[in-house]
Amino acid sequence: MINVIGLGYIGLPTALMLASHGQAVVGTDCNQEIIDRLNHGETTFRENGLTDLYHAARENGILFSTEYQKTEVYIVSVPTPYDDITKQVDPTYVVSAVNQVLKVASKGAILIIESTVSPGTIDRYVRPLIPQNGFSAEDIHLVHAPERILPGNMLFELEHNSRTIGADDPEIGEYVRKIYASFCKGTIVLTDITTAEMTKVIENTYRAVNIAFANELMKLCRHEGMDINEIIRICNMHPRVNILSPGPGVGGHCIPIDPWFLVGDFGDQMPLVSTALKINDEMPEYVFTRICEVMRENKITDFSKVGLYGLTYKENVDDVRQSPTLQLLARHPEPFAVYDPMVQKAIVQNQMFRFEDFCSACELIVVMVGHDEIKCNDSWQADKIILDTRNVCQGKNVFRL
Ligand code: SAJ
Repeated sequence: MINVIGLGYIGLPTALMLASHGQAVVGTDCNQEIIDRLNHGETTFRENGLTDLYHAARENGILFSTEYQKTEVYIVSVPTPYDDITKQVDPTYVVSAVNQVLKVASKGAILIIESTVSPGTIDRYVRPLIPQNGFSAEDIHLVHAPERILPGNMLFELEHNSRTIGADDPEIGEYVRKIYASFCKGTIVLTDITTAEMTKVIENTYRAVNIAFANELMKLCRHEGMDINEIIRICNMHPRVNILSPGPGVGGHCIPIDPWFLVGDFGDQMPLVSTALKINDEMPEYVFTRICEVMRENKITDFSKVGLYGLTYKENVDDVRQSPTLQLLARHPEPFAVYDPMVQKAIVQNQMFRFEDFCSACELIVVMVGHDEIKCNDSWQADKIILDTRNVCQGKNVFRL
């Protein structure tokens, strides 16, 4: 039996995937509301294919509970925020989950940490908990198996991505590899725990730096009157160049945070990454400057005639954590109209819930997120000025970053 601890964006799909592929699974979360919803037949966030997977897992007997279970295998998938002040990883949730596991676990249990952590965190914060809970070091088998799935395409990626498993003991690594291989068709690489920690953080840091590069190029091209999107399109035809897309900022719970797990611990050795984070963090402010320029050019003086389309951190997800739109609104509480088809609960002022109402309220629409709703339909564009931060709209009335 596997006890998956933490049923959020990663833990829930992983638990469902394991259960629907024949593993006996109990999902545990400290949030009673999440457990109640899952027990009453409801998934807790929107993701392609999640509902079908949930039903398949239910048919195979998955259980949900706020209680930690006595099992052979634990997968800990709780959030790891960074401390706003020290900019270092905050392992509180991982430590608390592991302590609770160790209260119920028996000798020989396998404890897999899936949560992203900074290199060295498992040795520094998790390993000492084993003797503190009355076990000897070899009684509990520690493993780090960071996830790599992309929100919006999670279920496909759970099945097809390659994975990394870091274990102290290669035999335990092999045992865990077989568990993940029950659903994962990708290559599963076995390594040690610190290497696994480092690879995960570097992967997301690489993406953050690449996005910062695109954002910096975009600002230069704006200044010099060049078309950045056309330039990137052509550069990317080179077989060894793959520049990502400029955008209104970097959100979510991974790309803006994980690089801090390096910069927070090794800042003086990471000037490139530190600069990249700063460039990405400044993007919502840059968008605000562009909004003011486009308003001036089009003689729009009233911010309530300006609409921000999109509240989520990226397209076709319902996750608003660290979203560029929320970052912009936090710094500029002007009375913008706001709309997002994926967010049906009011979380900001002047939020609207029907696209038609939003369109009729606005003269200028700022596309902050390229949801399919607008990508696949341009009928709404006709009489609008558009500032497109995502390069999804075409036409004479479209301004770009
Ligand atoms: N973004 C850009 N330009 C781009 C790509 C992304 O501005 O070209 C922005 C997005 O709009 C968004 C942010 O960056 O605001 C992050 O989005 P994302 O799609 O790059 O990444 P996440 O956070 O959804 O998922 C990442 C993935 N990591 C990598 O691709 C290396 C995913 O595979 C990880 O599993 C996930 O982080 C995680 O959980 O760590």
